[in-house]
Amino acid sequence: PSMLDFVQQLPKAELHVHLEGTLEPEHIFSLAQRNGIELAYKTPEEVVAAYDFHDLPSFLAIYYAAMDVLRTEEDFYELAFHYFERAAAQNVVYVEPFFDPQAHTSRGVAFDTVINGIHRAQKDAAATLGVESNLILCFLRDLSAESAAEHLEMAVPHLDKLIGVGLDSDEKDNPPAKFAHVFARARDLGLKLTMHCDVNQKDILEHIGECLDLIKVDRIDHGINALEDDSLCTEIARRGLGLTVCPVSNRFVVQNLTAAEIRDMLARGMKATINSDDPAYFRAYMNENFMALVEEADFSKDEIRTLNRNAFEVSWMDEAKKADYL
Ligand code: ES4
Ligand code: ZN
Repeated sequence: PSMLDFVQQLPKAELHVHLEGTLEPEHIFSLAQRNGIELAYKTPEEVVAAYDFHDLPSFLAIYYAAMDVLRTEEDFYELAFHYFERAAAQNVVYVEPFFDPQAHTSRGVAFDTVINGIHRAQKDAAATLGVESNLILCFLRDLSAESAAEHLEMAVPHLDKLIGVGLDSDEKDNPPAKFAHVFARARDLGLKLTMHCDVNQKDILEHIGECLDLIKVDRIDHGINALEDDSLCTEIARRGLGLTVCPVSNRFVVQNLTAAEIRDMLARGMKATINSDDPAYFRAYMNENFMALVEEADFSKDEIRTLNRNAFEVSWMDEAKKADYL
């Protein structure tokens, strides 16, 4: 069988995907029509043609602008359910998706509208598609710590719908320490903690150090630059911390598939995993991320099996269920 068949048939887990980053151009059009919103583009193809990212800010500007079409609970339901359908088609059986509530409340969409729509899609996806999921609330690090704290309190009545909290958006001059209080409160509420340590950001080694020593994260999103510091690598390996690497996203944002770095992580005993990040924007879901590593860096079946097993291992899935996949 071909490598694509091998990748396709593997039951997979995805631990780093922003639901808003799964908003497909066709769906932007149908939502705009339903909600009476005028778009600057005439066709979905024109939308894709305007996807011109070369770094994090140029990506984020397009990502936030497109979200304006998401208004009602049904919109958020469809966003999440369409993603789960694509996941199921690629034999992704378990997902820990992120969502960005502040990107919606800032536009006048209620927190409850967002989380209730997503949660209903999660229940339906588990029942009808066999895709299980646990949701992670992401704070936008370029907004204030006060705003993050307010949104965490909005989430308290919905704690049963959340597994953890994360930190995303523009990392420049927004270190983990800015959110130490918010993350300490999240841990007290019983939530798992993860943070983006995006590739090649300013002060990135300090940010990774703060994640380990101050925030005491349960996982790191990206984390590629840890490889520049042996003591960070040793500590990440010793703690068994997962690193959610996103190869095709890295190719867009830092012009590097990070294939060599993923191999280096495995050689050092670090639990690297493969993920899609924003698959509608980077035009690559899970299979395409694995296949990019196969086609451009000759990744073997053994390497793919290890990366996929790592994802189940470092996931926050129920421990009894985890045993079925390890
Ligand atoms: C993101 Cl690629 C990336 N980096 C930081 N925050 C994000 N949110 C969605 N995609
Ligand atoms: Zn991300």
